[in-house]
Amino acid sequence: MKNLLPLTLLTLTSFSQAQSQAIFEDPVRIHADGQPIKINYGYTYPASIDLDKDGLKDLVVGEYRNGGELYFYKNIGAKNAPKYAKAKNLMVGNTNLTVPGVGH
Ligand SMILES: [Ca+2]
Repeated sequence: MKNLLPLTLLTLTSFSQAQSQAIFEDPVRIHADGQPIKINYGYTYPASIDLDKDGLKDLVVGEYRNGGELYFYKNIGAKNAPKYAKAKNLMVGNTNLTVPGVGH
C-alpha cells in the first residue's frame, strides 16, 4: 500500500496541469437531416466513430428511455465539415440494439 501513494499524487498533479492548459471552443448545436439533434430524456454521451467504415466519422448517440436505444447518424458531409443524416436505430438483425440495464 505504501507504494501506491506516490503514484496517485503524481497522477493528480498531472491531471491538474492538463486541466489548466485545456482550451474549449464555444458549444455548437449539432444538426441531423437539417434539424437539431434532440435526446428526449436522460444523459447521453455521443461517440464520434466511423461506424460504417467509409472514412467519415459518424455519430452514435444513446438514450436513456426506450430501453437505452442507440441511434446512428451517418456523416454524409466531409471529414472537416461533417453533415449528419437522419437518425437510424442501430439494429441487431430485426431488433433495436440497446444498452442492457438502461431505461425502463
Ligand atoms: Ca462513416
